[in-house]
Amino acid sequence: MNKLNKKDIVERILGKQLFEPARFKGVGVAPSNIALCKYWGKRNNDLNLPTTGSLSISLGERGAKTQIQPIDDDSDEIWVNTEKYPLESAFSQNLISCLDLFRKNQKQCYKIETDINIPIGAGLASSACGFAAFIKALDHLYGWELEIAKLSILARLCSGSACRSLWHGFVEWKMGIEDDGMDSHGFPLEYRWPELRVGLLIVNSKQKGVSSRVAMQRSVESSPFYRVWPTLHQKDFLQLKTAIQDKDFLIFGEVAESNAIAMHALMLTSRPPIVYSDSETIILMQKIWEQRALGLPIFFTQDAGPNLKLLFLEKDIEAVSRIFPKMVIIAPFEHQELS
Ligand code: 2P0
Repeated sequence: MNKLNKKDIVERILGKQLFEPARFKGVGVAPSNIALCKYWGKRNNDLNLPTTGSLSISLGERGAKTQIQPIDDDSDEIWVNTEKYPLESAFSQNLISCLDLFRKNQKQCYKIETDINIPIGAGLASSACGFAAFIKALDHLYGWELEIAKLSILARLCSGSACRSLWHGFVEWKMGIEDDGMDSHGFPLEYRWPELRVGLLIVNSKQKGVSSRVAMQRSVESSPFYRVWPTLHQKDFLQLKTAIQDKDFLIFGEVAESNAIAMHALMLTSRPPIVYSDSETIILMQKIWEQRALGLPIFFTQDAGPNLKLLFLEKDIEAVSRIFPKMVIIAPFEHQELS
């Protein structure tokens, strides 16, 4: 059997749906998400099918709003936060490859305007919310009215972690076992934890040197520890889900932090090694561990960048803010419904 590519999956989902715009402009909104149990490694690089499941929390009001409209021009236009973005930038290139899957015909160009209220490319999941909002905007433009699991699959084709940004709250991305990945998409978890807070500690908002796509592939191919990742991950995943269910914050924080450190250990042991932390990142980690030893229940998670995301509870906002005055505090369960 020939290997399926992204276009095959798009055709499978959209069938013979018309690519005639249902309106002048499509609009989509999606929250950013942060993985508590990480996605790191693929079983199918083209379709972004992961080697493990993952579990995330969406960031409430933080995310992307994307608008898309067909234009009568011979190149696409990409705008981010009201500035025209160079088409050669990594962000634009990724967006254009995704758009290529859905063009009405190869000549049709589009204007895409995205407003993102988190720093782009700094490991704060700006691509996840950007792609999820983009897929929702396309669905709106063409009037497909696809069910949300299908939108999640289409978002995954653009970028794996985007498939979790279709929902608020806790979201599980099931790895699935099918070759076509039709069973690999996000599922919202019913548990709510309104007291939970995420604190963004921005060390550096510069674009990262190695993309997470390249970094995870290098970990799979060269870290001698990658083979234990699926087993460790499964254990973390189950513990984390139980901790969420029981609202056991100490287990929740410990498992999320340890899962992030294990993911970075895979990168550190890759050849050549990948290090996303700055010296400031390590200083912050030590500060967090010191405070925890003194009795403050505070944990962190880290993605493909030097910034840390703190995990703590509403009751400790004052104490945590005193130690990290520049932190941006997010209440993941306080948000308007997605439109
Ligand atoms: C995650 N990250 O679970 C992990 C943790 C970063 C660290 O998913 O190649 O941009 O587009 O599927 O989704 C970032 O990688 O990678 C990511 P592709 P993606 O959030």
